[in-house]
Amino acid sequence: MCNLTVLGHWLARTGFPVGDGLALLPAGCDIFGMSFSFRFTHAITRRPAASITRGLRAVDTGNPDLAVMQAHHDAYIATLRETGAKVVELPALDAYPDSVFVEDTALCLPQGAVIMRPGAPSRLGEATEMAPHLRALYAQVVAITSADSFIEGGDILVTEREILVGRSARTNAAGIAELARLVAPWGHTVREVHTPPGVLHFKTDCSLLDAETILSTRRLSASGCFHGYRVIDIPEGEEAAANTIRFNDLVLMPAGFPRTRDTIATAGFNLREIGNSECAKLDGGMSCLSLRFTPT
Ligand code: CIR
Repeated sequence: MCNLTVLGHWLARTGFPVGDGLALLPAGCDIFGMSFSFRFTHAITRRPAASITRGLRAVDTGNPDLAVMQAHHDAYIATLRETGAKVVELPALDAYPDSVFVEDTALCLPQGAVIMRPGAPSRLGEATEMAPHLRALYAQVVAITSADSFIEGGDILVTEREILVGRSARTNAAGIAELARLVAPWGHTVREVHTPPGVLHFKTDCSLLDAETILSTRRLSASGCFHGYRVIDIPEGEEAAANTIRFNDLVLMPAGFPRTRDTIATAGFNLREIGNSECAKLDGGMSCLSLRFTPT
């Protein structure tokens, strides 16, 4: 566990308002260079399966091309490795067309992992498939188990001070409440927010760029859910670029959004553009393709 996390938990246990305390730090402050919300040692990915052509999508814009998706996936993994990540590449799971989108199966925190309960019935089994891989790396792995609870990782944004969870068609209030109960002993606070109507996941529309900075569509930030953070707006018309990931010193973003690229670069972040045309046909982006964490 990183020094910052230890410090945060010690402060939390003594009753110090940790969230407010961290908010006093300058924007982008990464004390000890060890922020747990964007500095990680590991990632887990899963190869896209041939069944990807049966993947879920809100609007049918044609089937993804497996070879092109694989090439993009290879570039994504190579870039994660460039940041210093140890990447665990899991084999394709043909029984689960959407299984390349591993983010939805778990939430990884410094203290342990939480196995999700996806709201898409065809994806429930993906979480079960992920559990043993996390148990191999983490001392503590717990799970969302209530039959009433639904929650997918794409609806969860972990910042340095809190865990924001967007209610959506895939994540319900029971799932959010169960997650809050599971992570409270680890010193984490969950805040329920809302995913804009018609948007698949909360993080479809936003990403964490550093400890205090969030990249967001205006339709999401207009709800006021990022009050107290520094918000960088996605340029009008490039909403599909909002789902990026910050992994160590790099921001990985989908290729083809020049105004967003320039906005992020001007704000001082090092970035890499990764092809995402095929995942986008299934409403997937940068965050969906990995679990990012530092195991205990
Ligand atoms: C789905 O609808 O579940 C997949 N086709 C896309 C999942 C994207 N996951 C994510 O944003 N975390």
